[in-house]
Amino acid sequence: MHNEQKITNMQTLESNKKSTEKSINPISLNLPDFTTDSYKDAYSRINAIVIEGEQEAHDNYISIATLIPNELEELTKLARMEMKHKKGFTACGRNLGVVADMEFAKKFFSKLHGNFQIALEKGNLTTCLLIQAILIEAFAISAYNVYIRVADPFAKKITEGVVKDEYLHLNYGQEWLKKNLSSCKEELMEANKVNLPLIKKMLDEVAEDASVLAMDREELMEEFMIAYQDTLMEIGLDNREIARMAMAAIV
Ligand code: PL3
Ligand code: FE2
Ligand code: FE2
Repeated sequence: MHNEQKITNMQTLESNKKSTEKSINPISLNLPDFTTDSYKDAYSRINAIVIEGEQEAHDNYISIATLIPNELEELTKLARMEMKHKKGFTACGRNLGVVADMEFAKKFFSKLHGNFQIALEKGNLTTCLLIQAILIEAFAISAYNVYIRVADPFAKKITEGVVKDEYLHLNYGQEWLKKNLSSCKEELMEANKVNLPLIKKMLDEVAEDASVLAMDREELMEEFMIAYQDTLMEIGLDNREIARMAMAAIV
């Protein structure tokens, strides 16, 4: 735990003692102070990243449907969930009195967004699925799982609902790639080599703001690796192939 945070928590404890002896909630003692300027400043970027991420996820599933027309109905369902997520996280920002820095968030996603668009134009479905349904979803799952532990009660409830959906999205990509593994393995490996380092960079970029929200970088990486490796295993890759793919994150 960071020193500032410890101090804040001690202060909270002190003021709780003074104001109401009976209403000290032990769970809240580990939570950051959601009302400080530094919390709100970091939240303005993180919240924007999440809102932009959900919007792009929506757009990406709609785009993917153009490459698998017979899956239009299923993919439209996933896309709709993403819009609901976007609404939920927008409410989280509003609830804290934070204005999301959307310009920052657009830049944050631009490289990955560009790679998705190129793959889409070329009709490289495997690459599109890896970027959206595996890498971005695993990134979202890691972030949301860590955030749930330190979120304000309003955001916690919303994020718990969202993360359940994200597992469905990850599962969608997983099942398609599993079914088509023999024909898509090479493209999967190549797309991973290009795009996993981008995810790692994004994680590094967000780490400082995340730490202000009491989200730990190592924990984020750990959660990401669990979701990512689990999925690759379910797809049907062996240990050596998974290790090779994960190693692309070390650049
Ligand atoms: C897919 O459905 C959505 C993709 C969103 C990607 C989000 C990545 C977020 C990283 C920063 C940590 C966020 C914590 C949550 C704060 C509301
Ligand atoms: Fe989502
Ligand atoms: Fe999703």
